Amino acid sequence: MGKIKLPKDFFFGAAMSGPQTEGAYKKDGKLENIWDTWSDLAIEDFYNRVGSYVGNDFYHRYEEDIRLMKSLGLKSFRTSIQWSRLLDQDGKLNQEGAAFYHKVFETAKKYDIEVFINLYHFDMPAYLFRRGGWESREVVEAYAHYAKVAFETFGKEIKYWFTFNEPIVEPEQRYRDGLWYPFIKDIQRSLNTQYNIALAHSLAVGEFRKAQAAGTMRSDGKIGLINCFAPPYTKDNPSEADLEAVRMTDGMHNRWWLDLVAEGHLPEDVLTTLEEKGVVIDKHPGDEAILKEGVVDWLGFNYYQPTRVQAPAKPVDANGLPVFADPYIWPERKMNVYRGWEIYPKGIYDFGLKLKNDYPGLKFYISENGMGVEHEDRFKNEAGEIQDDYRIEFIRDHLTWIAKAIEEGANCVGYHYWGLIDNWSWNNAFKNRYGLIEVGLMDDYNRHLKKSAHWLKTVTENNEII
Ligand code: BGP
Repeated sequence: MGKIKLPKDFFFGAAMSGPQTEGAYKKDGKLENIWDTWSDLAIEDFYNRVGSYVGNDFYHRYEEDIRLMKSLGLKSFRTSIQWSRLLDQDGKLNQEGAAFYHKVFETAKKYDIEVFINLYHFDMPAYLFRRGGWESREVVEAYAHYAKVAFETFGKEIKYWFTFNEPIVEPEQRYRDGLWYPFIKDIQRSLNTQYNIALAHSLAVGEFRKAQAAGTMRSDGKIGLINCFAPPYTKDNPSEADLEAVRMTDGMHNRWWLDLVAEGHLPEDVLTTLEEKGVVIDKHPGDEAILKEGVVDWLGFNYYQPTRVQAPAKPVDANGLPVFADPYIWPERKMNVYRGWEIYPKGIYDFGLKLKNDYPGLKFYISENGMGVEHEDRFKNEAGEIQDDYRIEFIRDHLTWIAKAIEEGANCVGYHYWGLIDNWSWNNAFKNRYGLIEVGLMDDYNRHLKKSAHWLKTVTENNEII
C-alpha cells in the first residue's frame, strides 16, 4: 500500500460523551439521569455490575486528558454537556455544573484544542423521563429550553455545537427493540419518539439562530447534528421486496435525519408508507414550520457498521405492528466479534458519496469511528503497553476509504476517533475497550498510551499514512 494523503486542512480529533466519562454520579448538584435510574434499579444488567457511577473519571482528570490529546497532535475533541448536570429540576442553571464545564473549556483553550459540544447523548434526566421522556411534548419543550440556556451560558466560548448524538438510538434501543431501559418493543411508540426528537432538534436549532442574531453567541458559531448513519445493503440479485426493505430501513434510519438537516422536512415517502401500514404519528398543527428550522450548518457522521437487510419473513410482529425488514447475513462479512458489529470500511466511502450525490450542499466530518475489544490485557508487551495492531489496521482502512471518497468529491473535512480514552460503554460498561489510551481500572484510573496512540500521532503530523 502506498502513502495515503489527506487534505492539508483535514482535522483529527477524538470523541467522547459526558455520561460515559465524567462519572461524579449525583455530585455537585447533578440530578439523576436515566442511566443512573437503570443502574440503581438493576445493576446486574451492567457488565461486571459497573453502573453509571464513575465513568473514566474525566470529572477530575480533564486537564490530563486534554494534555494527552495535545501530545498526540489532535486539534479538537467532542464531548457532551449533561442536561442533568447543567440544569436543576426547575430548569434553572446549576452553578456548580456550569462551573465544571467552564473549567474544561478554559483548559482546552489553554492547550489550543477546539471543543465541539453536543447537547444530548442518550442521557434523559430522570424527572423528565418520569414525565414521559421523548414521548412527551412537554419534554421536547424542556429540551429547547435546556439548549437555550446552554447557548446563553457557553455561547461565547464554544464555536461548534451539536443538538444530538445518534438521535436514532433511543427510539430503536429503548422503544423498538427493548434492549435498553425501559425495554419497550413497539415500533409505533418508537417512531413517535423519533418524531419528537426531530422536533426537539429543530427547536434547538431555532434557539441557536435566535441567540446568534441577538449577539449572545459567537457570530462564527456552527450548529450540526450527529448520527450513526449506516449504509444500507441487501443481497445480490434482490427481489422487489428486498429493495423495499432497503428503502424503508434507509428511510427511517438515515434519510429521516438527512432530509431534516439538509432540507427541513422528514422523508415524504417514509411518512406515507408508515401511514399506509397503520403507524400513527402524533403530528400537531405547526410542526412543519418547526421542522423547517432544523436545517444545520454541517453534519457529524458516526460510522461503525453497515446495515444489511432483506424482505421480512413476516409482515407484522406479535403485536400486529408492521415489520419493514429482516437482517441479512452477508456470507463474506468480517466481524468485530467482541461487539458483534460488522467491520466494513468501504461503507464509509459508499455513504460519503451518497451524501455528495443526494445532499450536495452538506459538509460533514467523521464524528466517531472506532473498535472496541475485550480483554486487551492479553496484548500487553513486556513494558506493559497494549499492542493494538488490530485498531491501527481498523483506523488505517477507514481513513484509506475516506481519502478515496474525498478524492471523488465527498465534502468530508475531518475525523474524530471514538474514544480517546477507554470509557464506560453503557450497559457493556468497560467490557469492550475503545481507547487509544488505556484506563487502568485496577490502577486508580491511570492513563497509559496504547500502540495505536503513537501510530495516530505519526498520521496527524503530516496528514498522511505511510
Ligand atoms: C456510539 C455512541 C457512543 C459509543 C459508541 C460505541 O453509538 O455514540 O456513545 O458508545 O457507539 O458503542 P458501544 O459503547 O455501545 O460499544
